[in-house]
Parts: sequence; structure tokens; C-alpha cells
Amino acid sequence: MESCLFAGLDVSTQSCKLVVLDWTARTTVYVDAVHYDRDLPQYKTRGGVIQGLESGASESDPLMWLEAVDLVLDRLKASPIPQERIRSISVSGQQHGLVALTEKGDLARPRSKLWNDFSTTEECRLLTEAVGGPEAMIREVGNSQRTGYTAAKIYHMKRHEPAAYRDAATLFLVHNYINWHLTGGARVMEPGDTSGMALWNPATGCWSQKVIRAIDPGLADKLPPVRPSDRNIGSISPGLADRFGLDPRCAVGAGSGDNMCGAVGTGNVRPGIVTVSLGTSGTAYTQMEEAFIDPMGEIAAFCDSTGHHLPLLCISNLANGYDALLDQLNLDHDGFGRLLRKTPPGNAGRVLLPWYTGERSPDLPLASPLYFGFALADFRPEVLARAVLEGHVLNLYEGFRRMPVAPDEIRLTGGLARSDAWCQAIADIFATEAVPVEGEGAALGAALHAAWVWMNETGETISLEEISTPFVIKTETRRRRPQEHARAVYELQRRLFHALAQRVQGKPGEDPFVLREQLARMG
Ligand code: XUL
Repeated sequence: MESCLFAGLDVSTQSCKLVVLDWTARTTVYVDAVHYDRDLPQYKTRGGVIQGLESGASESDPLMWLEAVDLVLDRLKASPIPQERIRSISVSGQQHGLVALTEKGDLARPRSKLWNDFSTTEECRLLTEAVGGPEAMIREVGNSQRTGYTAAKIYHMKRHEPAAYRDAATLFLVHNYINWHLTGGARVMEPGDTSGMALWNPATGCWSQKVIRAIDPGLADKLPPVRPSDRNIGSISPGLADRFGLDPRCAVGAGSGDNMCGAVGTGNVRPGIVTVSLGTSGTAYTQMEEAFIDPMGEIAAFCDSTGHHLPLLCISNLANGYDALLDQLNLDHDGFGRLLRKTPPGNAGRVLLPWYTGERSPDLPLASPLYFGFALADFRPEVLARAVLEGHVLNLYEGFRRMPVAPDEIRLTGGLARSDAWCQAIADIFATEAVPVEGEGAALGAALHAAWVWMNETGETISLEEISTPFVIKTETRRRRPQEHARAVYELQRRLFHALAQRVQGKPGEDPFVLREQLARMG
């Protein structure tokens, strides 16, 4: 039987990944990635981000993403995969990044402010004030205004770069821009990624007129229509079909944000399942039928890419501290694991709040890291190694406590899920079994989503769960359980982290010095 292929692209912060799956053989047949720093050195990025910008800014050149997509498709064409049999392709993209296009399709602003840009605190404050305060904002868009989200980025452009704002005919997000490129012109959005703009209400499915008016009444004309996620938005443009040897009938699915696609790629397509993504950012999410609105706005009220909801926690510091440590000590994952064994769980009361460059959750754009309990004898690599790992995972757990779900296991995805030390730390600190899911979660999810939409549109009614089951494989040999002997230590360490986070923010809580003392005695 002739194979029936589907493709998923994930345009993330550091790379552009491509996964091709063969539905007929029920297997993934191709995986490739273009790393911006290494493969596109002309953009001079570090971790995919332009260097030397003003403090707090995190930006990339959208043309770099298009070049990465073209390169990865070029390499596919040169591979033995019969790319002309790809029926449909879907795109996953890093969330929240703003792309501004002119009527003609040029970039109105040559750079895109990314999800981890912290330069829009003033705009967040002004918008929140204009709508009537934090609670009113959460009622309005389901979310608080955070620097990571897109509304404040639009307002920043309007305030500081009025000419670019005026020239922008369309304001949309990273994956929408790639869709525009693939289709040769479609300017449409879908609920998953749109809900991350803090400009569109995930519960009502409408743009917020109040936030639009606060930015600029004319903004409404620059926002594309929001179409359902479970539809194709067009087909590949004739030019690209010809260039990459694709079938001109190859459909382009609506795609979504990387977390929405990561949910699909880890089989998180019904309520009760939790995925933790350990990538450049750290996220935790679960599917729900109804919108979950956190009165504090810490848990984001996002939509998923299947017509449901995806409450999500995001911390913006995750790989950065760990990568910097590996770099400085010249270590790989295994070397890090060996170093870790020289210190006890709980690090004898030393705790790191790893807020290296601001932090999304808690909402502290100006945050810097805090090393607590480090004594004179503690300037040692092994002590730092444990502090970095436990600090990142505790920070993720601190936000996760507000998630409306109590899972039996946590599914892990993202680059750091390849490290056993990380899997064990998640199991211990979350006090829940943790199991990595094979493959490239978001890109695989995009490919599965493409297959689901295409089959449903061509008359074959099939559930996403049915489609994903053969492809979503848990790596059982790497499943980690909470270590019994360390349970009490981690319980105390979680309390210590919480107490410190509260105190730094001027909120009430336990005395961190007392907790540290108790923990040191246990260690
Ligand atoms: C989620 C978020 C990040 C990016 C990373 O809200 O900002 O997870 O999507 O690509």
C-alpha cells in the first residue's frame, strides 16, 4: 500500500524541527532539526536570540525562522523520504512572539519580541490600569497582563515605534507567520495560540474590545480572523510545492502554539493527564473541557488545539541556569548526574531561586536569582549543581501547586527530559511518578494534528486519541518514582522554597531560616 505521510514543524526558540510520520506504517519515519545558532550563523543569535539588545529585550528575526523552515524542507527533499506523499503539514510555534506584517507581506518591524521578553512592564501596567485593575483584566481576557504575552508587545510597538505600528497591516504570532509563508498568504489565527495574547478571551472566544481600545481602536483592523484549530487553512503555495517537491494538494493545517502541540505529542488529549515540558521554558499543562480562570493569573487560561482548554503554568527560567552550569564545568548530562551524587537530596538546606533573567511565574520581570543558605564551605561545583537542578524544579513546582489537577504520573517532554537527573528530580519534588515520552513532543504533536484534521476533512471520522496512540511512546525504562528515603526532605524543601518566594515578594509565610535549619539537620 502506498504510504500516507504527515509532517509537523516546530519553530521553537532555539531550533526548527521537522517530524514526518507514516500513517500507513504507524511510525515516525523522519526527524530533523535546524539549529539557528549553528546552522544559520549569519543571524548571530545565541540560543536563537539576537544579542546586544537593551536590558530585558529578547528578540529574533522572523526571516531566520522562514530560512530555517526552507532549509529543513530542502534537507527533506534531499532525503530518501517520498516527500510528495505528504498529505498535510502543520506548524507548532513558540507562543506569544509578535510578528508585524505590512499589506505587501514585508516585516513592519524587523524583529519579533519573544515570549521571554521582559521590556514591556510599563505597557502591562498601563493596560491593566485602563481596564480597571488586575481582577478586571482577568475577567476581560482570562489572564493577567504579563510581559510574556502579546498585547503589551503590541502596545509597546504603538508607543515606541509608531511608524512601524502604522505600517503593520497584520499582527499575529510565530506559527501564524510560518503558516502565511507555507500557504503563500493566509492571514488567519486559531484559538490555542491566540489565547496567549491576553487580548482575546478564551472563555468567550472574542477579542477584548476594552484592551483593544486601550491600545488603539484601529488595532481591530490589524487582527486576523480566529478560525477553529481543527481545520485546514489552505494548501502549500505552488512556489513552495515546486521548490520542495511537495504535492501541490498538500494541505496546511491550522497548527498551534508549541505547548498545545506538545499536549498532542504527549497524548495529553483528554482530561486528567499532565505534561511537563523541560525546554528553554518550563511548562506544565493539562486538558480541560471548560476554561480554568486562575484569580491570580499565575496559571494561564489558554485554549488547546482541539476545541478544549489548556490551563498552563510557564516559568521562563529553565534550561538557562542548567546550560550555563554545564558550560562552565564542561559537563554533559551524565557528568552532571555523577556530580549530583556527591550531595544529599535537599542540598542540606541550600536553596536557589533561579530567577536569572526576570521570571514569568511568579510575575517578576525584574527578578534576579537568590542563593540562600550557602556557607563558606559551599563554593563547590557539586553544591551548585544540586542547587541549580533542585532550584529549577522547585520553581516549576511552586507554580504547579495552583494547577487544577492531581495526576498519577507526569509525562515529560523537551530536551532536558533526556536527563535522568531531571526525571528523578521531577518525581521527587512533585512527589509523583515521572516518565519521558519519546520523540520531539511539539513537532510530533503538529504532525499528529495535521493527520487528524486531514482525515476528518476527507471524511474519515477518527479521534485524535486513536491517531496518537501508536506514536506516543512512554519510555518505561526511564520512568522514575519518588525516592522513599527522600520524601520528608523534599517536603521540607518545598516549604522552604515557598517561604523564601513569599518573603522576597513581601508576602506572609513561614520563617525560611527556621526551615533551613531543620533541613540542614536532616541532610
Ligand atoms: C508559554 C511560553 C513558552 C513558549 C516557549 O506560555 O511562553 O512555553 O511557548 O516556546
